[in-house]
Amino acid sequence: SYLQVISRNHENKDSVPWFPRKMADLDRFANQILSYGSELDADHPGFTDPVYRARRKYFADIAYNYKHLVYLRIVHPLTDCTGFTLRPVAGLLSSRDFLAGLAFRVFHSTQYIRHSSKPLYTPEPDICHELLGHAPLFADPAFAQFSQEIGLASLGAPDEFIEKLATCYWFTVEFGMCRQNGELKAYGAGLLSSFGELEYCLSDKPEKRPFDPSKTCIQKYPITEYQPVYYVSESFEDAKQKMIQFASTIPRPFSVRYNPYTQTVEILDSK
Ligand code: TIH
Ligand code: FE2
Repeated sequence: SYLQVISRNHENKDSVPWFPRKMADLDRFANQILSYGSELDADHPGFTDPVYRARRKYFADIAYNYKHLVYLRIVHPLTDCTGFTLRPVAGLLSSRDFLAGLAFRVFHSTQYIRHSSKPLYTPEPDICHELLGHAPLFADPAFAQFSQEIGLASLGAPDEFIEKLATCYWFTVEFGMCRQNGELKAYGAGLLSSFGELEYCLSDKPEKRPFDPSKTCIQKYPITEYQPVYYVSESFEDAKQKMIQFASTIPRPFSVRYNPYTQTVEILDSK
C-alpha cells in the first residue's frame, strides 16, 4: 500500500514524504531545525549584546531538549478554548514540519524576546509575537479550525504545495485582515504584535485584495519589512471553507482525519 512508500527522504518522486502520525512524533522536529535560535546574524540588533545572547542560548537549549508530556502544560486559556497548545522550538523549522504541527493543534513557539533597541517591528518571531499575536487567535474556535485545516492539508503533500500552503498561512495567520461589521480589521499575528505595521496596514498605503487561496498561494512577499499587499477575508468561517476547497486540489493518494481522542492522524484510503 502507499504506507510502504512513505519515507523520510523522498528517494523516489512518487513516494509520499514522511509526516507525523502521533503527537510524540513531533519530538523528531527538534533535531531538524534549520538554524539554532541563539545564532544571530551580524546585523541583528542583539549581536553585540552578550547578556542578550546568553539568554537566547538558555531558551534555545531548553526548547531543544523538550519532549512531549515532559513539561507542564502552559497557557491554559488556549487549551480550554480550542485545545491548541504551544510547544517550544529552538530555532526555525522547515515549512513542512511547522505546518504539520498545526494538524495536531500544536503551535511551535519561540521563547526569547526581541532586542529592546527595536520594539516596534522585528523580522523574526519572538515571545511578544507568539503571545500577543498568535495565542489570542488560537483561542477562537473558528480560527483554530481554519489553522488546523492548513496543517492537515500539508501532511504528505508534494513540496510545491507545501510552499503554497505556507504562503496562504503567511497571508492569513501571520498577516491576514478581515471584515467585521463592515469595518476592516487586522487579525494576523504579525500585525497584532507589531505596533508599527499595525498602524501601517490600516492606512491606505498598502494594497488590499480579497483572500482567494488559489491566487494568494503564489503571491511573493518580503520577510524583513512591512507587507506591500494584504489579503482580506469575509470571516474565519469563509476563509476556512475556501481553504478546504483549495486543499481538495492537492494531489495525495489518501485523505486524513485528526482523531482528538488519541491525538493521532488517521489515514483514509480513498480520497
Ligand atoms: N514583525 C512581527 C513583529 O514585529 O512583531 C514579527 C513577525 C511576524 C511574522 C514573522 S515575524
Ligand atoms: Fe508567527
